[in-house]
Amino acid sequence: MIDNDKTHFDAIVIGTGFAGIYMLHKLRNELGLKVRAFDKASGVGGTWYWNKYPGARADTESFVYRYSFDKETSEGWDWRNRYVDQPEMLGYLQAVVDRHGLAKDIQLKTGIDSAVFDEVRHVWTLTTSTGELFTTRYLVNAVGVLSKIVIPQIPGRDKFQGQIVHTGAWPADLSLEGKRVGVIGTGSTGVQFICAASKLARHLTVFQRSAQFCVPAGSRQVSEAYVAEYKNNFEQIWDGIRNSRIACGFEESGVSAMSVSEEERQKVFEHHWEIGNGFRFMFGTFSDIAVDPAANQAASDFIRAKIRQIVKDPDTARKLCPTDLYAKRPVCTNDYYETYNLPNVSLVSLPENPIKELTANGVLTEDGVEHKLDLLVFATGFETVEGSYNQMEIRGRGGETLQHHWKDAPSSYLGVATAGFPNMFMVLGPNSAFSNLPPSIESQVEWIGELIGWAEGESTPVIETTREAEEAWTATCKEIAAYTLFPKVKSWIFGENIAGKSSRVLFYFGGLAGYRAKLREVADADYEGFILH
Ligand code: N01
Repeated sequence: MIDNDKTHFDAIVIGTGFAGIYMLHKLRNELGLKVRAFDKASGVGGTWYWNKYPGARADTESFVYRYSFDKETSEGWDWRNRYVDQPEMLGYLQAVVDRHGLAKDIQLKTGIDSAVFDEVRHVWTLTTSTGELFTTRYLVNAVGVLSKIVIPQIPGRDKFQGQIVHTGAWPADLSLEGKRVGVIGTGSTGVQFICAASKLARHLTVFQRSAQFCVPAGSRQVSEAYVAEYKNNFEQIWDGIRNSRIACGFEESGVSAMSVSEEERQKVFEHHWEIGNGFRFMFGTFSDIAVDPAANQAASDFIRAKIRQIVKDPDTARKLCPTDLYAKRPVCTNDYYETYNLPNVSLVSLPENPIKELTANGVLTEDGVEHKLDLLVFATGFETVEGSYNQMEIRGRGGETLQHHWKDAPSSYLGVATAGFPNMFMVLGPNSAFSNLPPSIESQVEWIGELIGWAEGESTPVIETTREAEEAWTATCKEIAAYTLFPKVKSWIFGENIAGKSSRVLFYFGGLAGYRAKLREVADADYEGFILH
């Protein structure tokens, strides 16, 4: 029977990044449901659509920053760089969309403004930015963890005559050539941008609030033989990735840092510094860098020694040396510290010399210096998780808004569902696995697909998680996080990059393998923690 109703769907997916594309494919092509995916952007790609800033690239390796479900696209993809850059990433995602014929069910340039659950009919009603109305039985949020950009309030913003941009909303036609550029922020984005911008801008001024532990990425061209080896060992490699903690495709260390001699420790750090990659340095050198203060100190001391060695001006080196623990999401890029030896790059350490205000010509710092700029770039990050959801009004049972349900902190059961919001799923919802994201996304998409498939088979119209299950998962995530050093440093991982927000646990730090085992256990126990009725 032909279904001509263009406004009612079995499932609606919000977002067409890595998660949304695979979710659409899973529900439509594998489960045979009638599905539509929406995205406010004018192209697919999610994060990789918006983050077009110079230097944007994945910082986990090309062979792990892709789908494993789509072996054919990966096999046909002859990548040449150890890390995929933003344009290539978009090309890859578009190729997946094309290969699976997904475009006809993707509606671009359409944001979802609200989603309201009807408790009698068991359907969600969605309103869009284009003024349309759609209904669906299942709603899947694939809206990402980091999509709501954060631009801090700085006095005098309206006076500045130059251009202001955020890296997460980079205009495609913006060039840095010959410009005096300022950048605020030295996270994963900032360091990538700084290295790229130093080669393009007339002058680059970096405004640094916290010094960053940055290890070399080891970016390089890879050989045909390297790519062939990946293709020949596809299943085995992906099996290893799914059964690891951080899912980055390297061997994670099982040796604690303090169990070896000082000489051996330095050798291991040096070896990994040479190979490059942030996750590898944190998890491949020793097993306990992120949990044991002594191990963490050893790694931090090693990086600080490298900074002093690389940066020629001792005062600049001092400013670049982090003083806190090495416990943010690891950061890497090629030649980060070397960049500060360039004559067209200068560094302002904000704790020593804060920004007073923006002027017509640039940034005025407390020492009275006006840093003249044509362009001010905010690499100041995102509002983790909640930011992505707060852009919509989502109402579940009893008309409760998601914002209200999450008033203390966002929470979920297994990162995929939240109590009081039936038939609503999340990919990378709060307390999903902290790991390289594509394998984490695949794990959830496949599991949500199985759950929906199972419910469809049982003719069960409503799937919802319980408050007890959600509270228990939140407690588990808090317990594991407290065992690590990550909560001891303020960063977006705990939502603390937003002024006034208290630390909240937003990830499951037990590793992807552990997370997948938990998903399996729950499914095998007839989806324990869910009520199906
Ligand atoms: O954001 P961040 P990001 N005044 O929050 C500073 C992923 N990612 O976009 O450290 C002055 O990490 C802030 O300072 P501080 C990746 O998961 C992936 O860089 O809070 N400075 C910090 O330096 C990553 O972890 C890739 O003191 C202010 C910076 O801005 C995540 O995205 C590439 C400030 C924000 O750093 C987020 O990275 C890029 C203020 N008021 C990103 N407010 C890949 O390669 C903030 N800052 C896949």
